[in-house]
Amino acid sequence: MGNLLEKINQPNDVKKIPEEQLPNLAKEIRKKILSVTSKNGGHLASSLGTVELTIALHRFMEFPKDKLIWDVGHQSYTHKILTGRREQFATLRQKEGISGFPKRSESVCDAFDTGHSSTSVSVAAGMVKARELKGTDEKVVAVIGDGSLSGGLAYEGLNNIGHFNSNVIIVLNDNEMSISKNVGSMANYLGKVRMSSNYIGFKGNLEQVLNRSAIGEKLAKSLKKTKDSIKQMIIPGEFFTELGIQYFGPLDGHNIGDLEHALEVAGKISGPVLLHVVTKKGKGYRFAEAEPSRFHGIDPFRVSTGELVLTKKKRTFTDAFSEAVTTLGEAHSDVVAITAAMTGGTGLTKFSGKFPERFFDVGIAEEHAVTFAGGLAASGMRPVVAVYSTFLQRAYDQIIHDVAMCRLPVTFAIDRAGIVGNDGETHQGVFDLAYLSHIPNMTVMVPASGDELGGMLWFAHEWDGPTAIRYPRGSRGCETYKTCGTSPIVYGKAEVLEKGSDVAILFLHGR
Ligand SMILES: Cc1ncc(C[n+]2csc(CCOP(=O)(O)OP(=O)(O)O)c2C)c(N)n1
Repeated sequence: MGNLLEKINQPNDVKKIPEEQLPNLAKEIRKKILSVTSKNGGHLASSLGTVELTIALHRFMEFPKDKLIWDVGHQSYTHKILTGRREQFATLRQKEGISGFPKRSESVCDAFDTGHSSTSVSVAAGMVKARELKGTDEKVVAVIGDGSLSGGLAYEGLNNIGHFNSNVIIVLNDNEMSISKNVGSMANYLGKVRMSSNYIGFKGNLEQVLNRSAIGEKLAKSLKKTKDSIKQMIIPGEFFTELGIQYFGPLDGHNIGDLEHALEVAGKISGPVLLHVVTKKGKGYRFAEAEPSRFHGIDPFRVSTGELVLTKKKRTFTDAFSEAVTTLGEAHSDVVAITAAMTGGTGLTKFSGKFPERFFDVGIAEEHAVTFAGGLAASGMRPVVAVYSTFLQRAYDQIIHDVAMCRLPVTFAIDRAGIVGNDGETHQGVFDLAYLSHIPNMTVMVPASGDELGGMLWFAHEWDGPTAIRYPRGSRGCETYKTCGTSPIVYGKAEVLEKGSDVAILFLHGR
């Protein structure tokens, strides 16, 4: 133990590691991920959960010929380490360093740039069609988390790919978690599938399939013809089957041998296949296993205790929003709050605890969150949609069509507006002013302090039409924040910050 990773210097080197040593390789990879993220911060828990899955995928696939598409991409650290970036991995999320997400410009082994969720199946659909048109034969595999499966785009992709009948593997990485606990009917359905089966049962069935396929290609072909009998051997996943995608699972996502075999079988079946793989978020690091949400994306921490190196002292705009929206909710029973799977990040934990019946986590579904808010507002409620600037991008049409055109009183509380730092270009909140300020009926506000943020939230509650309050990550401007911020904001009224006689600098918030 201790030097297997040194043997992996370029893509496909992992195939040279003897099978019995793979669990030790997984340990070494985990140690490396832990060591780097504890210094640089990063998406620890998701990446720890996919170590074995990535090793199995890398033994099954050929890089860079084959195409592996990660959804969100925050779980791709092992992929980076196995594709010639072992040394560079120390520079993760640093200036001039490697990205925390897949980047085509960084490696030929990164098939597609990611950062936002639920895109992988659609990308895979595009890649298999391109393969057909070009007449090439590369494998295409998409890995999507159960959280990302709550996004509408994922279903658009499944709907499309299911009727292509092209060979493609979709790995559903089910850890029961989004950033926090995964929510929604699909999460419940996956829970039922997990409950109604056990890995051992599936493993036994898989062995039978493998033993038969090992006899030869002829028998492998007969697998296609005996779809129905295979169906009886595997645990049903009718939802996917009905979409035209053959379902296998659930499977232990930490057993490399089983994963590799399952991939081989899936690779022999004609048409789209979904492999349902169950993993543990944070696997192998006890603090992350115990608190996967806290270790989803984490600042530098001490490995021995799991505690942050720098504990947050200053109040942030998110804190100001958190208090102000809760106070607003106390004062007005028509206030409802909506998040798209970002309860903690957007500061809605307090509101959700106090008003569970007026709080909605809709999953990673920003488009739905906005239209859902439109429906609530049209029926007399005052919805506050708390969302990161970058993720609201995908709801542009819903903002126009389902809120602004109807002049509905929906408040967008837009966090992480502006430059956000280490997550890189996919996460910068630099487009919202451009995509919001030209929308008819929309009032855009930018608070200069936490107090003002609160005032704007109260103003928005009374305003006849949609409003957006955009504020940055961090605390600058929030030091003075003392109360929940009910100080009145007067539409269009200017505030003189500095008197002088030479130059006039005007900053407009609101229109
Ligand atoms: C459109 C969009 N909204 C929100 C996010 C923030 N986000 C990043 S990862 C994540 C949870 C993903 O859950 P899952 O796909 O199950 O992956 P896991 O982290 O559990 O492995 C969320 C909500 C995002 N990346 N993209």
